[in-house]
Amino acid sequence: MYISFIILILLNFSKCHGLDRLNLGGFWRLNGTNQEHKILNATVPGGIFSDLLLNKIIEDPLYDENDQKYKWVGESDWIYYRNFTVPESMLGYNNINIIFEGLDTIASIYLNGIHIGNTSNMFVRYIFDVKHVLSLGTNQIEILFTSPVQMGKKLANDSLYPIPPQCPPNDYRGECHVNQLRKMQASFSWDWGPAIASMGIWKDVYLEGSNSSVIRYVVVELIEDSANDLWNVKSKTYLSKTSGTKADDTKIIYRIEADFHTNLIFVEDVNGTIFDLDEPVIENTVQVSKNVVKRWWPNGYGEQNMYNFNVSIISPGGNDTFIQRIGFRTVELVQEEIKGSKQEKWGNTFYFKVNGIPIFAKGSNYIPSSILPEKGQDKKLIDSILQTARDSNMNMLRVWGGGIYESDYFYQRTDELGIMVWQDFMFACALYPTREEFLENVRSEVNHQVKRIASHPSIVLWAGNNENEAAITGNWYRSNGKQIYNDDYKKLYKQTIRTEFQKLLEGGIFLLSSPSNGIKTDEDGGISKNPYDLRYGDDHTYIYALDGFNPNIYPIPRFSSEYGFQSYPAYSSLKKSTSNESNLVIGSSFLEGRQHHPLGDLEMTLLISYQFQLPPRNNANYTRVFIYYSQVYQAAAIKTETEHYRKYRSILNLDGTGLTMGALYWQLNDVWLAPTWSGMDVTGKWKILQYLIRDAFAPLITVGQLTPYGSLDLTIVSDKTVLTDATLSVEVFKWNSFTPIAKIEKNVSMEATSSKTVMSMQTSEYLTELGCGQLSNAANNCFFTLNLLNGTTKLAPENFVFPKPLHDSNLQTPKIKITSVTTISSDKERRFKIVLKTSQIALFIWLECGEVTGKFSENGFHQITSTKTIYFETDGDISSEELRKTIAISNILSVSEMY
Ligand code: BMA
Repeated sequence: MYISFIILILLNFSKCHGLDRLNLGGFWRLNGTNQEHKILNATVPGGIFSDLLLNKIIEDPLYDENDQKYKWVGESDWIYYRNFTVPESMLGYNNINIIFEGLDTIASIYLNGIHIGNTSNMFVRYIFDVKHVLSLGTNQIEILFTSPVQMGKKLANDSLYPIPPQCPPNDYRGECHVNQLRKMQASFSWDWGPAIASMGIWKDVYLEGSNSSVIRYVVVELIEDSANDLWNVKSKTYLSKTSGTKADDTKIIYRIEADFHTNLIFVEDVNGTIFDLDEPVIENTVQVSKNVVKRWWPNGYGEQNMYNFNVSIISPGGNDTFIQRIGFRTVELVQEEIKGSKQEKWGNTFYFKVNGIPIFAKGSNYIPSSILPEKGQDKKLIDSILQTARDSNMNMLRVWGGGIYESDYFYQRTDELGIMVWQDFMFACALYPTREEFLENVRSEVNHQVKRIASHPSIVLWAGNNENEAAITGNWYRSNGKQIYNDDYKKLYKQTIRTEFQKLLEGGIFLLSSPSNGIKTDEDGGISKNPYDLRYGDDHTYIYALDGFNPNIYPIPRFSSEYGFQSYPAYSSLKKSTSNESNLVIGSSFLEGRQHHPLGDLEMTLLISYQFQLPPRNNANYTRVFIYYSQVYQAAAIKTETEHYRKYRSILNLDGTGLTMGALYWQLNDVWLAPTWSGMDVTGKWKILQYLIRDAFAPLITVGQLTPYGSLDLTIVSDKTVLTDATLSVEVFKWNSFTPIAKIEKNVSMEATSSKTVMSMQTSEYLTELGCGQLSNAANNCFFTLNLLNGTTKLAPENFVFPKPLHDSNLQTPKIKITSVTTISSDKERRFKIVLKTSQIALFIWLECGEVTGKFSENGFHQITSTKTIYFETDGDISSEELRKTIAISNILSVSEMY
């Protein structure tokens, strides 16, 4: 084998011949098997709910109680069909395939009346040879979709033993047996979403004619060779099955468009015999000097440098070129043994190292951007969610296992934004069948999805499923003691998914489940007694009965990949969910119908009561107050929990817990207007959480937390990669004055990527000394502010410690008003300056401007100075006077009745 290496030569091989594609998307027809709905119009890519909406057969399924009303859609079968014209040029090719990038889910396909194939997995790309079925001129394609609801039922009936859970909890108002199907698991309902049993051609479909090999995937793994200052670019180029590309004079050419206009070009002759295989693959490693490329970094650590890696296959029959974007980075998941002072085993570390730097993972969990799979491909929608992640100082998102493997565009954007991806395989909260057909189906899914997306530098880890190990060990579905379920679990995740995964990626990082104990789970044979062991792997935590403002209630895991609290979306958003505003009352059957989390409202009420006083239920403003408090509570509790995890990045406790290195809260986004765990609602509006989490995820933070022993620990956390010299400034305020009564300063030298508790004080004693009151009530009268300064420059967001529950604190009722709104920029993106004046210290000030979309520079903030300036940006056409009139102001002692 020889590889020639040429620099700075441009070859013109991108123009393909011998290959043609005919897009079959666009206008289709649709038939219900129910004769009433004959001949409807359809759009491809699309889906049944979108199409019926366009045909005015149904209204928006996410509006009112339409999710319930339109269950018949998912219970029916549907036929999609169209005619298309095949030109002579297409028929001339040696190979003609029809390619479906995504069919949802159970379908039979007919071309000119001839059955060409069946599908049963929405995550698989289906390719059917149609060379002998096509004819010149008009052809007809017909796809029969079987109701996934009916198919789920049938498969469950046929199953030799039950595969639990058969149905979701009643509160979900969902469909049963989704675990029998390889389809988005959340499409049969979830605790944050409706049952929309989708069907359809959700991705592109096209005809492909070729005379030679077509490149299906290029999978790249980048391996650093430090000794030689090189990157090894290891690639596997997967080709189509062809008749034609047999000649020995076929070449493969790799081209990397590096820095300084350097094109690195590598050419290799390909041995003709490989083309006899079902899926020919060409493996190669080319070397790139480190001088000509820059590294890819996660958000917060450097630039997201990306390069084009072009692979071309050149043969007498024709050429094909595939462009794979790559980013040079190394990633490790470090799981090293931790030992106590007596050499006792304290578990393992669990953290990511990217380019040699230990990274604290900060982020959230991504659920599908739409419950309609076809809408979830929308670039604008993806942009707005991912930009929120980036703007919130996140560096990681977990693409959760009940949704979909996201679109190519999604991963392109996570690459560009520096958002690392923890990628689950799409299995969640259930046990799964292991009949051979099912396993074969899963193999195809793993095969396609890993090859499609694994080369993205942002994807750093793959996990077999969401919570299915926990479900077995925790006996969630009464599977306890039944060996068959344990065996099935191992068969699916270890023997099938992991085995398949490892065939494809040598250096891929794989966990069997989330949460799991990482490599300890393997030592335990694939199922640990307690997958939630804090000293190993990752953890999921939800605490709904204790006060989330108290940091001492939270566990101290190595990595928290899920934690969260519910809240309601803004009233102004909720209004968009119903035609009948009288539905929007907490406790109404409409809102109860959208609360899928059993006892969710009750839990929120309890949590709110730990800190705030809700008005009586018959108060006219009760719903708005409830919404606002639910958001404040969620935001402050998640902020507290996040800071708690970050605090432990360098702290190892005597019970072996600590060294926490990840905080991914549940959940980033939403699919409909309902009480859920999200930080942004489905209209794109940020809840209070989204503003507060940005501070909790800042590179440098101060954390003030009261210990169970009454002392206040002040900790600094630095994700910076350099030493930071700073002054920690602690001020004490009485609730009734803008002037602090005391200030302590301490110079600190913060080591790179570490956390350190730098000060500790007995809270009540200290506040008593300062004159806040008696030992028994001093903590009710005063609070702390924390700042990290370099001179007068703030290095970290200002932080606060409220030593008592807020309803026991001596807050004075503030009068807050806007003193001015001025236009700073009237470009397309308008920017306004807003000055607020308050008569008293005010907490969690929330500015709402109803229908006007936009973002405040800060919101949900505390005002401890009499005036404060903030900014508002909108693409709406609004004047400063109009904006001023629309802004409604709330704080914890008075909630606005507007919106
Ligand atoms: C986690 C997730 C989801 C769920 C969330 C909130 O366990 O994996 O299944 O939506 O909790 O309950």
